[in-house]
Amino acid sequence: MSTGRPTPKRALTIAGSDSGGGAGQQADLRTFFANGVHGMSAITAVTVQNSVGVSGVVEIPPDKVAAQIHAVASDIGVDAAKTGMLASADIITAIAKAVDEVGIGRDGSTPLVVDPVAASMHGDPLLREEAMEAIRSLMFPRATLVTPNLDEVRLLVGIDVRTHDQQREAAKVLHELGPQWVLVKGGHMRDDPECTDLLYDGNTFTELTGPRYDTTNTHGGGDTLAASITSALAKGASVPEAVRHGKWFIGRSVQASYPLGSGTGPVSPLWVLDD
Ligand code: PXL
Repeated sequence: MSTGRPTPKRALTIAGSDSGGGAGQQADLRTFFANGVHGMSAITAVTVQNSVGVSGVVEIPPDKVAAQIHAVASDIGVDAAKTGMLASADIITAIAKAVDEVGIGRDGSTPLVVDPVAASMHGDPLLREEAMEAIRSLMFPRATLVTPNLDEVRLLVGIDVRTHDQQREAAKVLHELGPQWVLVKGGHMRDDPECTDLLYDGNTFTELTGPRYDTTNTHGGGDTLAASITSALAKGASVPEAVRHGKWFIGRSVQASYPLGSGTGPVSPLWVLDD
């Protein structure tokens, strides 16, 4: 009897490992799985981490990060990719070259979502300070979509967003850095009773508004959003369709978040297993 099933769409995460299983690679891979795509990983750094915070970081040699991308792209193939924790300018330089070589990014055929991760939710740095410039100059021009939160917007373009008008202004300035689409996430706008994310392609603003859920267990939320958008792109969705899917998926996953350890628990796509 022959068994098996057809190869699903294939998504690649280029990001760091979180030993606590809340964020990073671990969040990306389970989100890919929950969205029915085959997940692959190019690890940039190993973090020593639990629910309380990050107590150590080991960076992977840049040529080995690039080698992971080449290994999976040359054999398995990649339908969409995302980046998360990139750690250093040298790693970013190696990734930029590798994605160009394998056709990932806005001038290749494979969509690339760039989540410009700078710090963990506890404030632990996940990117060397001087490396934000490399994200701006090397990753943004290659991105199909960038997904900064408001802390990252401040680090990237120096705009302190507190209103929806400022969110639009920031989206314009970020778009000038070269990505095809910008999603300015509004989750950190604490005065807003709802959570409004703003999508911009250089022409049209689309506001995506959802409820603000009452939970402190939001570890891995940004990763889960970007990974679910990446999954939809891998399946052939347009960017606006993929972002709408991601917004729905992260809402369900925030509602299914759970406590873990003595610190911050993760958002969770385990709800896909509910009857
Ligand atoms: O959620 C952002 C993030 C990304 N990648 C890694 C992380 C975190 C947050 O803690 O640890 C490895």
